[in-house]
Amino acid sequence: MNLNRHVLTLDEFTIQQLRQFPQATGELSSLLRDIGLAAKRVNVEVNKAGLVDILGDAGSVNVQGEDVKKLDIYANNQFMGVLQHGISCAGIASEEIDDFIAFNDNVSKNSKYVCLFDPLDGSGNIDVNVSIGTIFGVYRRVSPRGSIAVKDDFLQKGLQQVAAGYIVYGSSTMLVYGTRRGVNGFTLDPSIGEFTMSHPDIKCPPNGKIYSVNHGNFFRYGKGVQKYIDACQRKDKTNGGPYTQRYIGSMVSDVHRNLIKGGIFMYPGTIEKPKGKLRLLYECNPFAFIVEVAGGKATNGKERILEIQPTELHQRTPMFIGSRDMMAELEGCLSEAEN
Ligand code: AHM
Ligand code: MG
Repeated sequence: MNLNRHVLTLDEFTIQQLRQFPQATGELSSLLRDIGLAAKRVNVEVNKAGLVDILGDAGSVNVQGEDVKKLDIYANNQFMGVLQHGISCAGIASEEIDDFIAFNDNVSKNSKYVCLFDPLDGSGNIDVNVSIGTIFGVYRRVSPRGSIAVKDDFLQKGLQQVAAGYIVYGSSTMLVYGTRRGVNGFTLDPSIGEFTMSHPDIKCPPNGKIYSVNHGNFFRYGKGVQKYIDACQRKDKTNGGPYTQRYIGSMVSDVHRNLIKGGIFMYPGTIEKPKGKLRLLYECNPFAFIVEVAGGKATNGKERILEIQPTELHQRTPMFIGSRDMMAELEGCLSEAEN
């Protein structure tokens, strides 16, 4: 039998990384393995979402006894469950839950990390079979080990993340995660049920031709954002264009595509909602971490996303993220409009 395997699974990769740091405890690898397991379970249910209309009415229940339509709650419970039963996580905060949850057993109280996540981002797209995703950020707790996690463990600047990642449930399912050492992507191989290294050492191209924004809100954006969108539309061969507008309405897919191909994603504030829609802790910080490690940039239009001191678990922020040179041009438009 030919056992000449070159492709690492997610677990093999995290263990390989661990072996380079003999002093490491393996808790982060264990946490990432837990997240990979929850992702596989969610993937199975997301893949069946289209069968709801065939197999039963909207109120039908799945094997876990849950309402099939409430996939975001199912996803939340899967991620929370694996982290609670693992050995690395002292508590979680989730876009689906009002307050943080500190796990109150001895193993959890002695654990090193807390995890914040959006269990199923873009879940409004499930009904129409569009890609959706999970987003997560991992922080070293600031409260002492041995005690129960506290709110300050969760209200840390994004800069403090030790790892962040996302899962895209798309035409194939991918898990991408980054630490300060780099960003790597793993595609789920359904034949063996394992995430398998497919995108090693992802770098965000410094420039691109894709801009992603909800054009329907154009007249509600500030002058600087309008100026930049206008500049994107006017690009031609002489100045790096023409540009393409791509907006799925599923941030995980939009930012994933731009990370790989080069591009910019924007969710600005509007007249009615100056802070925009996206959540700093569950959506913006993890992506800002990943994209910056990969060489890109992320700001709220004024300051670096990763340097914002959070004051509330569910706080929102405008978000601009993507390729370095495109972000520089955007920042130019924003500051010109202010002066
Ligand atoms: P959700 O967390 O309720 O799913 O909303 C977040 C999603 C993002 O994935 C996406 O970029 C955005 O909402 C789209 O919003 P809009 O339809 O306002 O453009
Ligand atoms: Mg969301």
